[in-house]
Amino acid sequence: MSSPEKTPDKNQVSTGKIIAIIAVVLVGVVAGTMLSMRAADKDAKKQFERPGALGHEMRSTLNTNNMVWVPGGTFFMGSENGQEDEKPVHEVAVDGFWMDKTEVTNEEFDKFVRATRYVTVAERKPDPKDFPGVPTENLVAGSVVFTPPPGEVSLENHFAWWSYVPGANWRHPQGPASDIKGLERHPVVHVCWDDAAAYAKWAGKRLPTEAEWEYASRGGLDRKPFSWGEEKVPGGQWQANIWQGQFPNENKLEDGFRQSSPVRTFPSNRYGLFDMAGNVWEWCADWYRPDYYANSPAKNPPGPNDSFDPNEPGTAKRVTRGGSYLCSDLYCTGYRPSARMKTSPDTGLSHTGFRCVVKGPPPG
Ligand SMILES: [Ca+2]
Ligand SMILES: [Ca+2]
Repeated sequence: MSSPEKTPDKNQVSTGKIIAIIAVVLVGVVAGTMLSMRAADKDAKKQFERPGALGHEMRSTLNTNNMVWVPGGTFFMGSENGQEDEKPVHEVAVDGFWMDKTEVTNEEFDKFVRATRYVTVAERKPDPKDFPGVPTENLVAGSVVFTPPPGEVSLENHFAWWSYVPGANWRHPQGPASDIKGLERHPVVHVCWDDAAAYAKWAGKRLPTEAEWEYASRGGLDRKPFSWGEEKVPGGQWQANIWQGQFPNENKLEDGFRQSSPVRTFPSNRYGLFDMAGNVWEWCADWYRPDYYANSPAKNPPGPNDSFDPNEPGTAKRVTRGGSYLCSDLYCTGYRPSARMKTSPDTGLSHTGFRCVVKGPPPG
């Protein structure tokens, strides 16, 4: 594979750029204008607090079905061979925790929505109050969908393969004409950080910290480049749903999947966790800062108190981890256990989902 050092950070999927695309579509002004859905976030919180909605129906007992116990321990977090924000490698101790074996599926998310009537951010019409001067007809609910171009394009230009699609959301992942029939066991997508956090709270769980996520992803292996070991495709067998071929126009489908795959399709890591590499990116609890590792606590680091992304200093972002079906060895390489990504918490995407963790007594 190509060395991660040769993959400049600017080639990673930057959701801030995607937000800019949304802004262009919605507002019709210059790229770089940021769409803020903070008010939508507030609505989500209001909805969450409404009596008879989530609060009254939250699961009360610890349910570790379809979870595995990740025993506490120490590990070396980060990589000296990756991007700058993966450095320095530093020793971190984490307490044990339960973690969902798989990404949260459409089937599971549907149960949450049925129980709570929760409406995801992508399904909500942007509030005109948050977009002064924008014609109301331009404020349409939707989400960001990967739309491959017909031919080769510069990897510098995210506009070439990301589109804001009105009507796209978790129920309609490609847009209004699509649905999730047959995708029940696929990871839910187009859920933003706020949506993921609302699900986790309902389930009596929470999102993993970035340190917990990387520790779990490594499956007890020490400083290996992949969550299964040293070699990317051992014995010619793909270990994760990623991208083969020339991104973003040529997908050779060597792993069998153009988009998401049913969870548990690829082998688990040594902790029994599936798709910790690839399939869909997974939200973590932490704010993103590229310099956090230089000063983070050695035990149970909770993430920084604020966010900073030098590529987009004005946009606060949360961490996502694990890469997706769009990551190739020529682009992104986000499926490495040390690889970090950042996304604004109000942004849903067709390649981003989540899984939950919970503290609790170890098994048996
Ligand atoms: Ca694939
Ligand atoms: Ca994943």
